[in-house]
Amino acid sequence: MFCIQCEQTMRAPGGKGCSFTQGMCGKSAETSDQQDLLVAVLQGLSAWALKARELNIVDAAVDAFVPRTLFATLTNVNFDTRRIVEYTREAASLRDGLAARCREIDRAADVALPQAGIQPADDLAGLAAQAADWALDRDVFDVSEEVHGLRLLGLYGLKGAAAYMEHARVLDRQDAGLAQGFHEKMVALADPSDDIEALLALSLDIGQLNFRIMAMLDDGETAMFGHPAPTQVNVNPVAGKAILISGHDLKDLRALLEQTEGTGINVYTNGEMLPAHGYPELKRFKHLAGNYGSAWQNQQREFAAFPGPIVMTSNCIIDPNVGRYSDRIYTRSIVGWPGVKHLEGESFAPVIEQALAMPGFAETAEPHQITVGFGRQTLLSAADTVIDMVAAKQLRHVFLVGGCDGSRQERSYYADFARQVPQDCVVMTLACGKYRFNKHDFGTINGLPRLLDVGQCNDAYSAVMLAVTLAEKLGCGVNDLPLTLVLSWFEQKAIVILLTLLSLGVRNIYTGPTAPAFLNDTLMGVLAERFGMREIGTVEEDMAAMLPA
Ligand code: SF4
Ligand code: SF3
Repeated sequence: MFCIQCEQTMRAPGGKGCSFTQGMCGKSAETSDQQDLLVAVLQGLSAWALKARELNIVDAAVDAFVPRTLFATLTNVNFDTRRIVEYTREAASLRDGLAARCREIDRAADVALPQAGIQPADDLAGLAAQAADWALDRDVFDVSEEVHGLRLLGLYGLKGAAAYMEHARVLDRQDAGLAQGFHEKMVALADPSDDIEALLALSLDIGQLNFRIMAMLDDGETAMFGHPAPTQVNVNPVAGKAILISGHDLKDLRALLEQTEGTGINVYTNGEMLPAHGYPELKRFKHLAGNYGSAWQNQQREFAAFPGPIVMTSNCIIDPNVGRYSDRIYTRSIVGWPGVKHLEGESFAPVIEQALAMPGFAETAEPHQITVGFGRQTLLSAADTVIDMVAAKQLRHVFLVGGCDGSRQERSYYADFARQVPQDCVVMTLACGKYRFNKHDFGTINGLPRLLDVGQCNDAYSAVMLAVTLAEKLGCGVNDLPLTLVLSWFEQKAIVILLTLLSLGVRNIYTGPTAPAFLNDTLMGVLAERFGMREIGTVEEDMAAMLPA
């Protein structure tokens, strides 16, 4: 086993990645190794998808399958070896089918990539032996640490992009051109360069690709659910039967709301599902009762106390046996945990049945309202107001405090930072890192809330569009705006968002709480030199550096 893709790996001995029988996240060596094999077989499938395009064959099922199942290899998504092996076998079968179609047109059609020749073994022992050939630490021995780190930066970034591609596909958004770009990156990473400049360029290309994917996802979400608008959300429970839904998949939430309407069950959002309350097509359901809990690392305590079943639509799931709720948590889509019920198809009947059989919340707590829903349209319509406020010196600076949460102590930086932002400045939030401070009352400046939640991690797109619009209106560059990005990374979605921002020319981004283990000091130095990227220090020092005197 060798996995170094998330922040938790830093705690592994030597900080050299999770490399024993189990990762820090609970992923077994067996699952981890099978995920490496799956990635390799998917790279072979991508190579054939590109060859097929040369012969005018574009297979939408293949284009969907590659990012979808790559998503299963992200941190805290799928811990079930059996499911990973199924994906590997299906990938090989899709590849062989595509190869056969290509050879009907051109008998000599072939691809050179060794990964394209992997025939999954019949049993786990054979698969384990094959996986050893594709372990990600192998090339440590014949390339420099920098080259290896940049290859991993590209791969982990592409994994993040895969997740957004799948989120978009769920909303009926697929694009053959973007899929081609995706396959090209898969193949480039399967046979990677050992040139630092070429690898950096590849990472930025992945960032650019992801920007287009996030635009497609934004289009899918807003077309299906309308534009988010500022909305009050109760973060305390109300009496009655209850279902909790977590993850990023708004379509699953709508299906659950439709199926629970009139049953007396209240539906609560958790984690990255919180921004759902801002969408017109979701908030119209009266039994979308509120938001429960905080970020993923508190799941075992919060889910244990929830008096109803729980649905995990995407990342991040952690061991449900610890809090003893494995009999009432359900996985969807690419999520998996061994022994946990997995729901395919459109029906949430087993979840609803279980919710009706459970006690639900006995009492209604005093409501505590927070505001969400500062999506792209709302932000853009506020652009002129923001410009006027800046000109009138009522608004000094905007801080985008975005990214993932995690359990490291140093993450209190982000909450401390947000609380210490001066009264004439605004904080925009994105993703699950905000739970450490989003229940705090930040007040308003001239009616403009000082805490603006833009949404899920993928809604970084809305924040970028606001920055670009403000820069255009002011006739300056994005880097000249009174705006600072303070990002926290944990998993691969955050990595690709960082790559996207760098590819768009955004400079001087602060990142933390610690540098990814695959980026050594030399590489962090390169990113600092090229992009002005810097690591967080103390709140006081950073704030002083960010705010011009
Ligand atoms: Fe370790 Fe993170 Fe990989 Fe889990 S996902 S095995 S914690 S590096
Ligand atoms: Fe959080 Fe997992 Fe990354 Fe979508 S839900 S941001 S950590």
